[in-house]
Amino acid sequence: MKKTAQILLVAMLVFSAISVSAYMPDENDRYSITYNAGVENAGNMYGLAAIAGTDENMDVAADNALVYVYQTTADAEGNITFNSFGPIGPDPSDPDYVESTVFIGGQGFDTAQMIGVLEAASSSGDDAESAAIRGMATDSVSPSKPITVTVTGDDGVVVGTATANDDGTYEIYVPHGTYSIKFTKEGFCSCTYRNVSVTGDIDFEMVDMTNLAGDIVANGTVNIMDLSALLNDYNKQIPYNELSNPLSDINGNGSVNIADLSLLLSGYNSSDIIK
Ligand SMILES: [Ca+2]
Ligand SMILES: [Ca+2]
Repeated sequence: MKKTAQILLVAMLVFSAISVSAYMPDENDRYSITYNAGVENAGNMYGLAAIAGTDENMDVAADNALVYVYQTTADAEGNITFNSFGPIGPDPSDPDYVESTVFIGGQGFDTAQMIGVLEAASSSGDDAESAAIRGMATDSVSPSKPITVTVTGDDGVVVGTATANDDGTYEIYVPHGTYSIKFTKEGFCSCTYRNVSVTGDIDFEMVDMTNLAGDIVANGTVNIMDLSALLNDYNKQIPYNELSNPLSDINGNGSVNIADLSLLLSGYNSSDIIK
């Protein structure tokens, strides 16, 4: 998430000439935004990212930042409308929190464009319609590499995403509803919990992805293709020999050797898990 935020902030600087609007929440702490991308982009798909926890210098407070992602389709006039989304966390009463910056990306844009700032909600954190999903996601294989948590509604729309902190903890604020919560990590099979009902703050037990390592050729299963890719890089090191697939270094120690092979074989035949 931190990397994503940095990329988006670079995009923001590139497009700093664009006029930026401030968007206020409605009485339910939700936001609506319309942006015109031109009639030539009617029917195209667009994504909105709101980075919560940016400070007054528009820098991302790394400990505090969350990225929310939504998507929609431009209408016949090219209007891209995101209706009644949010609320946006983290808790606006947090002294490190100022507001969220909003970017739109999609067809016709070379990169994401900053289009506005979401003002902090006036009510602070006690919104009866939103709740926190908290927990811990980790693995013992390469704990320093990030695990991403994505929350998706029944309609397939992503309502929240976050990257677990170094200690594995994560926190995502979503409207009340029923969601799928998916844990992903490069080089690993994924783990998805379906039909999770959120009617108040919930704590997830620790999600341990240790036994899902080895999906080097990302297709949701650890099989002969992954083994072949690893053997192709066997005995190579970073940066002395360029790896054909950097994910071959499963444990992230800079070389591809028996330790990585052992990890792959211990997870052999694993697949994406759906619970
Ligand atoms: Ca695979
Ligand atoms: Ca290694």
